[in-house]
This record gives sequence, C-alpha cells and structure tokens, in this order.
Amino acid sequence: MGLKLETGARLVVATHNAGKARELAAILENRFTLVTAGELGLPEPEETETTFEGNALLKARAAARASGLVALADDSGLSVAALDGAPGIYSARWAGPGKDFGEAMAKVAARLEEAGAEDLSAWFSCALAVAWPDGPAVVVEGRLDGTLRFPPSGERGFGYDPIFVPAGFDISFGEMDPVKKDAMSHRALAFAKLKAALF
Ligand code: ITT
Repeated sequence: MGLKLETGARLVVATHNAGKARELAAILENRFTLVTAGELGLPEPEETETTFEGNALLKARAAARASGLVALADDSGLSVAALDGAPGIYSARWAGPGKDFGEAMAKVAARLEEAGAEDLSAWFSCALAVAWPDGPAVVVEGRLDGTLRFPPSGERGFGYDPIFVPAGFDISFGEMDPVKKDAMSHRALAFAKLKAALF
C-alpha cells in the first residue's frame, strides 16, 4: 500500500477552526508544507456522521476531493461522563452560530446542575484523518481524561480549555503553556498514532 507521507509533502489542513489550525501546525511543524482549507477557499462540509472518526474522515475526504491534495482533518470534542458523553461530537454546535464558547461552557455547567451531578469527569477526544485524492484514507483517535472545573479560568487555548483540567494537573488547559498542552493533548496523542500508522 502506498499510504505513506514523505516529509515535506504538501498537505491541506482541512479545518476552519483557528485554534485547531494553530495546534495542528505546531504538532506537524517542519514535517510538511501546510496549506489551510481557508487559503484554498474550500467549503466547510456538513458533519453528518455520528462519531469523531466518521466526521474526521468526511472532512478529510471532502478536502482531498476538492483540492486534489492529501488532506488532514481533525474532529474533536469534549465528553462529560455525567452527561452521558455530551456534548461529544456536538461540541462545536453547543457554542451556537456565533461560536460563543462562554455560552457553551455555561450550558455544560447548567446541564450538570440540572442533573445534580457530582462526578465532574470528562475527556477530550480527537480523531485525525488523512485522505488521498484518489480514495484511500487512514483515521485514528486519541483521548485525554481530566476533570471539569468552574468557573472557566485562563485565556489560552480555545473552545472548552478554560474548564478542562487534565488528569495529574491542577491548572486548566486555558491556563497552560501551549507548548505543554501540545505535548500532551488528545490531538498530540492522536498524532502519535497517525505517525505510527503512516511514517
Ligand atoms: P472544523 O470542523 O472546521 O475543524 P470545528 O470547530 O467545527 O472546526 P469540530 O466539529 O471538530 O470542529 O468541533 C470540535 C469542538 O470541540 C471545537 O469547536 C472546540 O470547541 C472543542 N475542542 C476540540 N478540541 C479542543 C481543545 O483542544 N480544547 C478545547 N476545546 C476543544
């Protein structure tokens, strides 16, 4: 099988999320020549699948088809144990059309309160998919466990980072040095698997 990526290969990063794009660029640094979906004006496909892996594949395939280049897509989100895994694949959608994550984090707090939940365990998942324009694709998933903490703290990272405290730490991802987050995140764990599969 020719499912290998040479260092220096031109790769489209199929995301319209600036926080993700920044982290993926840091994680992939120096390995590939990165082009973003935004730079190529690629459309944002509707995420119709029911799993992180399914949606990552859907996004990578759409970008590979539209650009003629090898594409990498990330589908990720926060799952809360006491909410039966919500928001999960709906993590971006909980922020509404204005992508207001203050609102999304408040919704998590409100749902926990409604449920009278004491267990604040949560995890971030990240599926990374690579698709070639002629059809083949690879997908992997990484997961990082932690605990939710309210109120949100820290201005770093993006999305739900201000309420997520990774296991073994006492600061949120919102407070953590991005270099440290990028070394341990669900995204980094998924990338380690991708490396094992592709290089
Ligand atoms: P693309 O589909 O264009 O990549 P998106 O933001 O719609 O962008 P997702 O559907 O994968 O992407 O949504 C994932 C959401 O989960 C994202 O908007 C964040 O709010 C949240 N999320 C994922 N990784 C995160 C991280 O490392 N830190 C904080 N929140 C994260």
